[in-house]
Amino acid sequence: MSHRFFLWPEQASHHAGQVDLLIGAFGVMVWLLTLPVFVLMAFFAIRYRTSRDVNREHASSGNVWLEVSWSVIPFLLTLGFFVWATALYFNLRRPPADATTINVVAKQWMWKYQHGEGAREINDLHVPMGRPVKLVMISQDVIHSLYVPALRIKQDVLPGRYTTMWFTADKPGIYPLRCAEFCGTDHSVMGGRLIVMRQQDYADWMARNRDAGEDETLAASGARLFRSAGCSGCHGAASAVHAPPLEGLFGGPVGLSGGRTLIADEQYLHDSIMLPNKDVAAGYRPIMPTYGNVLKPEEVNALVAYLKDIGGGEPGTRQEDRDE
Ligand code: HEC
Ligand SMILES: [Cu+2]
Repeated sequence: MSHRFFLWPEQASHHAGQVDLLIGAFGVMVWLLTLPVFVLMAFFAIRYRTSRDVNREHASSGNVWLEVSWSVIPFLLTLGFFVWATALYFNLRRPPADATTINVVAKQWMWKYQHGEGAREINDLHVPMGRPVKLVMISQDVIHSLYVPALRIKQDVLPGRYTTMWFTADKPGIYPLRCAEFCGTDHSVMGGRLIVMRQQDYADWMARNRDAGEDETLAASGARLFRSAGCSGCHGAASAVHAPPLEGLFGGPVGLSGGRTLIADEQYLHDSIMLPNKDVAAGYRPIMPTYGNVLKPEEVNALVAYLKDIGGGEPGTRQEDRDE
């Protein structure tokens, strides 16, 4: 199937098949709605052209049923596609609770990855087969876009804001991965490979990368940074500064000064570190220094991984949110 038609990239996930089915069916519908119109137009233009001696009496001046049906049928068809596509889109937006998180940092002109289990890599991304993977992505400079054709997923990667996308690859192999947003001189070479490995091979690969000295999980390097960057000086239990405790923060509601409440997700943790004056926790003075020019995106990711580790579980993936 995959190599027969070169415009149709290989399918490396169940989801890829679903996207192809949607696009294929949509294409068929568009043909079914368009083709008769043009065929009849050509037919009538030829049959009733001025020089033709044909019977022009009893020209129809209207047919209610015909007009109603050619309005209602396409409407219902497109509505059906709307529901179908939206369901697929929502599914793509909501990673399962047990998804493995991999952080992605884009910069001119490379992709950097941080696995929760500790390994780091550039451009080539190794993932386990059959396990849901959630990518949490941010850019260090301009807008990029991560595109994996074999998975039929693409998502813009923005400076200062996390975007996510998730997938479960179900076929081992090596697939191209590209930047799909023009981002400067070397945009065309900003890419790498998605390497889908059987779970045992992935575990071995992870162990080899640990042997290479990266034996620390991302959360553990975050915990180290939490002390070395001075966070614990204010947020530690023994601190004399009036600063909020961060245990259990992630995933739950936070009250802000001014009375607003929001959910402490990854973006909130990121902004609390990079732009502490944007949302100030209720009952505290805005004395936290800005780390915007101090910490690299990878370091913020590590801190966020640590704060998630000591937090209360992913927002939006709790059981009550997913019952439907
Ligand atoms: C000078 C003391 C100080 C330092 C150093 C400090 N913070 Fe804070 N932090 C605060 C205070 C005070 C608040 C509450 C006011 C606010 O939201 O800005 C806060 C708020 C936060 C919040 C939001 C908490 C909530 O309940 O909403 C997070 C997350 C956070 N800090 C993380 C960090 C991290 C990570 C570091 C180290 C990179 C750090 N802080 C360094 C004092 C500090
Ligand atoms: Cu790019």
